[in-house]
Amino acid sequence: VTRDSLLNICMSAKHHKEKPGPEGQLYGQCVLWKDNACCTANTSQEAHEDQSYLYNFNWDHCGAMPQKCKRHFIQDTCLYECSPNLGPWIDQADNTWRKERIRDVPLCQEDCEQWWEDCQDAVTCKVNWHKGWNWTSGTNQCPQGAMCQKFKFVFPTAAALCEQIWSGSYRYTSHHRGSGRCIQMWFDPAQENPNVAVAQYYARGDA
Ligand code: FOL
Repeated sequence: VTRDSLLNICMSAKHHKEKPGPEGQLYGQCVLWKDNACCTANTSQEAHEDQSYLYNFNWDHCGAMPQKCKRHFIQDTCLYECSPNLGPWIDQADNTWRKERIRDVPLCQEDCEQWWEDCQDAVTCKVNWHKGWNWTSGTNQCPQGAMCQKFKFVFPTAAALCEQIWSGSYRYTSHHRGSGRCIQMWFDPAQENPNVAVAQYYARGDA
């Protein structure tokens, strides 16, 4: 049996629409979701800004994040804000700023590995980017005693990055892009959204 209530939905969070639907004007890297999205055009544009109003989050908290790394964080934001195919992994959240979160979304191995590889020159002071920042300036700064270090020291493996940075939003998998068993952060815009079938697979009661 497929639990249809897990399909084609938006989580109840800070910027998500109540229901997915077409968005004519999604911006930049978020354009992949224009046929059916949980984000508005405005959210998709903000996803590309440094320190956007979405969370006032500063990627450059230990110095400028290289562009080849930043594009993965932008793509993560697009997936998180826009995807209507994360229903099987929606869970209750214990945050003030959202009711629901995603947990253990099975990310395709290549998407996680490429993210980690492209961020080897980036620097951060924290493993978990959801909690424990100093917000007194209005944006996140490294807390007392947290040292800025290259990603490879903070996240020794690709799995550590994908699983720990957003408190377990993702699960690292050995499933490959195109297998229908893992969620892709990136896909060919000329293709149908491959994550539709992945959500259907995991929404099966016996999956
Ligand atoms: N991407 C993915 N894949 N999953 C996510 O859950 C996710 N979340 C964000 C962005 N991309 C994501 C949102 N990021 C705070 C910090 C980061 C953030 C949202 C909010 C923040 O205000 N942190 C406070 C604690 C607030 C609380 O939990 O009540 C802090 O202590 O730093």
